[in-house]
Amino acid sequence: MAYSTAEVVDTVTQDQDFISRTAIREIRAQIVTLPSIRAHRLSNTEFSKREFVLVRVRLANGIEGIGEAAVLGGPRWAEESVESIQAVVTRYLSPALIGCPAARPAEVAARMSRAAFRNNSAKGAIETATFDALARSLDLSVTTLLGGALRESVPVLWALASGDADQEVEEARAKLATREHRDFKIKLGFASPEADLRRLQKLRDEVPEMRRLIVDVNQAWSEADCRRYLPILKELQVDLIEQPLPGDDFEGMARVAAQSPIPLMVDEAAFSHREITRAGTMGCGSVYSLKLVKSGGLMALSQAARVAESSGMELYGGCLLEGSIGAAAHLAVFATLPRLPWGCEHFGPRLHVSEIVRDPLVIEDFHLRVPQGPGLGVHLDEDRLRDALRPS
Ligand code: MUC
Ligand code: MG
Repeated sequence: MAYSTAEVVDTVTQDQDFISRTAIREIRAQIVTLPSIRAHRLSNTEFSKREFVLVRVRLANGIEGIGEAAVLGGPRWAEESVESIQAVVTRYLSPALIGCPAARPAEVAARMSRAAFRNNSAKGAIETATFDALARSLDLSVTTLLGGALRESVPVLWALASGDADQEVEEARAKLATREHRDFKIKLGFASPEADLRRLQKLRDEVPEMRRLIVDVNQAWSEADCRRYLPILKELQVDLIEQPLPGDDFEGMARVAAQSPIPLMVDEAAFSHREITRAGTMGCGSVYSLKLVKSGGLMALSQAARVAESSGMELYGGCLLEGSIGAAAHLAVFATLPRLPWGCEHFGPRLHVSEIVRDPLVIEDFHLRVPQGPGLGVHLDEDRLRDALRPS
């Protein structure tokens, strides 16, 4: 049965029978390991396989929803690890949610914030799975529950992060040739700034078709580095600089942004809505990277977009290298945003040698297609999942 958004609201708020059939019965958290196609380097970590937690939420009506809790290189990009996520979901969040109706998303979020401080990746995956199960119960997409789609696809960039300039030139050319990606994010900060700039120069010289260029320093530079190297980044026609300074250095970011000829993007500095407001109003950057692992839920991610914009920042669809499940969750929100001028970076599904879904996301003509429902629009492949589960 198909419903309009107005009917959904009516149904989930008034039909007591429906509400009780969406009571959460079981939450499972499984650690999944997928090898990457190549090493991926950041200023403070490096990995050649990706681990994440698959969260499965089963409702009283028997319908199951899925969500992905991402981490990067262990508890390194942020404080959560797959082991901590599994423990927090099992020991704290699940007991707080059993019996809570998925049809009451605000109550689901409130119970989670009472049960655990931060732990945003864990909470984001549970909320995703709960929305997926609720939307499937209504034969609707998660996007519809979040307000409805304003777009069917989102421009998507590719990240060059091996640190080997020849390999990166080949990779960029291949992405352009298949018309998957024409915008690129170059990870900096794991080599000296001089070596990073040589890499960038080579890419600009040898792949002139590259369109937009974003560099992500992942907090590795000092304010003095920024003063020294930003003019060179400008000469290399870099369009955006992501989080050059440590996340807690709001004053430094604001000073650099005030002098920078290139816009700065706020990433690790701002997780909570208060941090986003502070970063925006202090002028730490003019673009904000939206991430489920920072917001801790689909509703909070959608609110983060409003908060960032009202604090003076444009929006960029960030990721933590999620596979198709996590990317679909982000896209469910991104599809509803009135403005997303910087597109998104959900290249994660292509960074792994395999997937655990039957219907991997589609990239064509430099855009990532928003999957269609019901739910998130992606379905588990139980055989592939079995092969990818970390032995317990
Ligand atoms: C980050 O800091 O943006 C997202 C893409 C990527 O290459 O690294 C991640 C984390
Ligand atoms: Mg970043």
